Amino acid sequence: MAVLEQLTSQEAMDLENKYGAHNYHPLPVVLSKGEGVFVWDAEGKKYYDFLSAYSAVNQGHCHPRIVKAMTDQAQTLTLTSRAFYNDILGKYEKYATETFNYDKLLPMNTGAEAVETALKLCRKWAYEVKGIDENEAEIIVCENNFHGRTTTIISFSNDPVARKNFGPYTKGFIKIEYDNLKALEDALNSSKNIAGFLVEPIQGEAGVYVPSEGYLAAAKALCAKHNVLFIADEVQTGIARTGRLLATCGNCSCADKHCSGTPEVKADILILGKALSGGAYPVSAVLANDDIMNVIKPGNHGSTFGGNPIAAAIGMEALSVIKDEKLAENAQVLGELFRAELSSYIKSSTMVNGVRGKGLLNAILINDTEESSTAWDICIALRDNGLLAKPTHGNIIRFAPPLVMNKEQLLDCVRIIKKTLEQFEK
Ligand code: IF1
Repeated sequence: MAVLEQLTSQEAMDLENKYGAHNYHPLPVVLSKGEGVFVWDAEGKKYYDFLSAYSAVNQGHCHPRIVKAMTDQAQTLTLTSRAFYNDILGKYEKYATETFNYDKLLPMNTGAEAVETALKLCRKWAYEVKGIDENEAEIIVCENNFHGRTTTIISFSNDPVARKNFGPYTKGFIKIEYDNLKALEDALNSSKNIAGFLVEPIQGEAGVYVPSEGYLAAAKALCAKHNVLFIADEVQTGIARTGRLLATCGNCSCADKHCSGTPEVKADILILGKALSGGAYPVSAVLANDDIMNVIKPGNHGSTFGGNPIAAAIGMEALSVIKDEKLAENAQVLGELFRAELSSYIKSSTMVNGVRGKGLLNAILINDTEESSTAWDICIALRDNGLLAKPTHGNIIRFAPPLVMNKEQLLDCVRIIKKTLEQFEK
């Protein structure tokens, strides 16, 4: 078969099933084209994308400016490794550190790599600056977290499907309840070896759990009081997804520029990924100020592709699009409209228990058990009605469209969602 021959959806699924590892259970739809808020399947059927590749495609599919930045750089210089300098990484690092108001950036590729980098950075800071005894550092994490799939990261996961039979597990992590300040304070007081607190500003995979108002700021203050690093995993919540440039921006109005002066949270270590590239390429990053980042010396850490010229070109353009198109503000406004529309539907629904989220990271809670197939069945029906979404857990459906969506499109999607849910009302 010629590699570029157009496959039918069934042919594509059969090939993946036969030749690909079965590490996913995709919704049965085969995508072959994406543009803005839309994707098309192999037969040419058009859908609204309400997952955005788990918030990587915030700028919309194949954003022309991001694609151009990628193709221009790809025809110039793709990869040098960090054995040599290149003429674009520094420009990107300057642009990104000024955008998020940090001294330095350590470039990586995937979100999990950036999380691993942040954990290593935190530990090294703990031994060399805080003075914790070597190999004794503990990092506090939250139950029901999702930070990626490496062996160390799943070592502190409590999702049996992601964790079981991948041992032995990495030590040095303390698990506490999410959105529980007393649990955090107790953990901070439990040992002199606490190095950091790793937290998602909103727990995405757990089901879009938005913490109580003020939780993140209070948690950061507790960490500061105990000389413990506050590490924000904004891989999914960052880059305008929640209506601010970062979810840890809180309620400041600086959506187009992260300001450090707000009363809200400024993480000691910030982890970014996904939409840092607009979904065009794996680009992730760890940002911190010099008092933390300067513990990293030549040879301590790296990656063949980390900070490559294509990633640097894409990263700058992806961030620039977020600012120029005011996508954080758009996410804020459309997110409020989405939750208002769904909240009014819920008043008369037997199927939907609730809607929650921030900006355009939202989820609805289906009135059925975790084990039921109802959420999945609803997503199949949504697919048939021209909208793609996927359950996070049995009874929760995440709704996260690209942030370039306009009001008319959002209301059209609300109409599709309501029409579909009505098919399941008892
Ligand atoms: C899968 C979940 C979402 C993340 C946060 C780090 C990473 C992720 C907060 C790692 C990645 C992705 C991974 C993807 C599905 C998706 C996901 F369902 F797995 F949990 F979004 F919620 N921190 N999340 O959300 O980044 O290494 O993937 O680039 O693994 O199935 P990555």
